[in-house]
Amino acid sequence: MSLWPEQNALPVVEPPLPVQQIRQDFPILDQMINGHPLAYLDNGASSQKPLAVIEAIDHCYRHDYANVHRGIHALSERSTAAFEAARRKVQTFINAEYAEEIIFVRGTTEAINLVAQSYARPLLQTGDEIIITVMEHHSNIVPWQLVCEQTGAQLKVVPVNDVGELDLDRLASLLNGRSRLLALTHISNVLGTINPIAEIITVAHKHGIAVLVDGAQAVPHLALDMQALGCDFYAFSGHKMYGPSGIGILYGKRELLERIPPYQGGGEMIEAVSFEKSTYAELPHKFEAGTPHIAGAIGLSAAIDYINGIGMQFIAGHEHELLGYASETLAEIEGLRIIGQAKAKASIVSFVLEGIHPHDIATVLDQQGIAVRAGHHCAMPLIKRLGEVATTRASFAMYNTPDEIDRLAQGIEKAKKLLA
Ligand code: C6P
Repeated sequence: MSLWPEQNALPVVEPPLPVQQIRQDFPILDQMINGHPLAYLDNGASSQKPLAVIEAIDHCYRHDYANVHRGIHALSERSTAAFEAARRKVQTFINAEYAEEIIFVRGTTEAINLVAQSYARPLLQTGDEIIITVMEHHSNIVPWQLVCEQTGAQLKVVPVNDVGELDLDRLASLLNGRSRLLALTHISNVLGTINPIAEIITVAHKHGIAVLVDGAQAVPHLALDMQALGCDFYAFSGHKMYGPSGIGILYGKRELLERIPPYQGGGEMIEAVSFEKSTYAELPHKFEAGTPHIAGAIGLSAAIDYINGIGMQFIAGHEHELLGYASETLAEIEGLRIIGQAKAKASIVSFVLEGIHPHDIATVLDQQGIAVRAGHHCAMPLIKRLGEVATTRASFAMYNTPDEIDRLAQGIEKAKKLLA
């Protein structure tokens, strides 16, 4: 019998979202592309920004902008207050215990590199093991390869089955006395699979192994609770959750962050500097060398307010309906195969069409105003495991509609006629 409970991560469907009203909050959606209304279905790559976020950034630069934590003047005090309020907003959003556990970084990629270099590198010795999974984005593969090269540690990889779910029994059997860290994605950016990370973290912790979760694709779709999850590190990007690009978060348990050395050296991360020896600032500043992305943090805070104003459970319910509708509608297209059929899925649908390259499909869709992504989605080992060279991917957000999915299906039929 499996060690693992039946996956049941699908959200409860709530009353419908006022999608047309929501769309009005996103000015970019109201435009023609190649003579057609834009259908933006590339939210897995980056989501669009509501006016509230655009205005928060505009307000920051017009009225409150100065460097943070440095000046004694009024503008710097206002800027610092807004920046630190943004940190507390993120803390509440993911239910972290302390604001000091929220580190502002550039995005998921930087957060993972920070953990690889500051947590893993000093710990690792020849023969130690880092465990990742086949379904990782390159951001959660390459930093571990680098640190393995630097230390003589080895990478162990958890396989996936043909529907795109992790082999959880294999994962459990990979955990052993040499394992130092398990790093895995919460939601696959290619397959949409929602991994049962709460159960996985519990099992890893029974073996005394720390867990890093790549939450890049989860944070716009699921309510998060760091204290309930108990994960050691959680990484995500602002730009996929309706916030600005160039800002992201590393959540880390306070006792771990306190223990590990800084990632980068520079201004603001120090307590005192001399040529003999420098000492480091307290958390979170120890990990925030240099001038941070101040307006980005403020924009991210506005994005969180926007999401909270709508309610994550309503967003998740709407996206779940879109996923169901898209899966049914696309499955009816002859020659189309959906890649990724996990029981627990977020609103991401990857597919291939017999005899047509995914890039060509995306190009024909673009001619009809429909934005999707095609390629390996920065997950080359996964694409190879699935026996593909690339997929076309539609990924949905709170502002997408069933009508856009109908247009996607019509666009694919058109691509078939033109390209087959
Ligand atoms: N995936 C996609 O189209 P950054 O670039 O640091 O904000 O996020 C990297 C990243 C890490 N993990 C996962 C699971 C991701 O999906 C991404 C970004 C985008 O799928 C761009 S490649």
